[in-house]
Amino acid sequence: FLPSRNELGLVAVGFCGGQGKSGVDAAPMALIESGLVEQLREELEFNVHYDGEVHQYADIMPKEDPVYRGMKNSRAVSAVTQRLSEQVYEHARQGRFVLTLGGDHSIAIGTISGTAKAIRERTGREMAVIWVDAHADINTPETSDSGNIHGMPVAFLTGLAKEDKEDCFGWIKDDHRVSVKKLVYIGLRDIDRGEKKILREHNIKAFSMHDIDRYGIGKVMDMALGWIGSDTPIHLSFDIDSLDPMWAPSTGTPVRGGLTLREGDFIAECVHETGSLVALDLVEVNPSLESHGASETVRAGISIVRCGLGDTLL
Ligand code: B3U
Ligand code: MN
Ligand code: MN
Repeated sequence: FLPSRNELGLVAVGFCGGQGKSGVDAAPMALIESGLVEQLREELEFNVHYDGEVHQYADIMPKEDPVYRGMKNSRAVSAVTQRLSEQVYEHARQGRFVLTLGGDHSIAIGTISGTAKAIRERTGREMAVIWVDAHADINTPETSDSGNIHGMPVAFLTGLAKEDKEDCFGWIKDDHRVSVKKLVYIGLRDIDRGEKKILREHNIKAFSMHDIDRYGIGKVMDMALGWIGSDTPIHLSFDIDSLDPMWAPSTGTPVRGGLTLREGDFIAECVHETGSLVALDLVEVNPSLESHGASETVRAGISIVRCGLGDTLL
């Protein structure tokens, strides 16, 4: 199931409709302007398949998008993630590693559904997801207080939230979904009451900051990867707000008491070392917030990506 060595599909997604703050749509350009693509090509020696665009998907934006089941911008998020799912699927189907630069975390509905489907078709295997985040992003439309869909992607991807309407995530079918049994969280520290209930009821594996303090990041990664088991394809979805605001201040919902940059890099390195990583998302970098820290946040994001792609210290 492994992606062909050094073939990488890059998708840049300038989308912010999963939450209320503008600016997160500018992250892919900031990351690319900081030299990410050259680094992937020249230093990490990837053959990068990139269409040269930061996708805004203006052509598929609905004219009207009223709140539905409490969700804000549901048609826009549904349309964008459906399109993105096809783009990611196409890269993964051709055996490429898929790197997606967001955008807010709602875009993971597109990325993970795309890789899950391609990996299933190519190998017959079920993919695992490692979700690195301060938040669990597993609200259903009913448990969400904010109505922001970037707090719901995991619910839609696991089938905990479903909707029949084609233009409101009804396009998500079984072959796009992942099992709650193959989901692991790292870095959690800000979880809604309804989310806690979901995590408990479904016995979802989660390593909070408390666990990282108790066991250390090394042991936590052993346990996280042990839960998934070897020989399982892994999609790593990395929310930059998992890092402490000291390292990544420019993000929509910073939460203190987070990972150090080195711990974030270590997580990405460990997942790379398994040899089973098939895709990586980097989301929620917002260069327009705390703008004095924007370049630091972008640098942190680049560091995470490089580590996930096998950049070694020695
Ligand atoms: N759980 C809250 C807050 C939140 C989720 N993801 C982020 N913030 N970045 C919600 O809105 O669902
Ligand atoms: Mn998130
Ligand atoms: Mn988050």
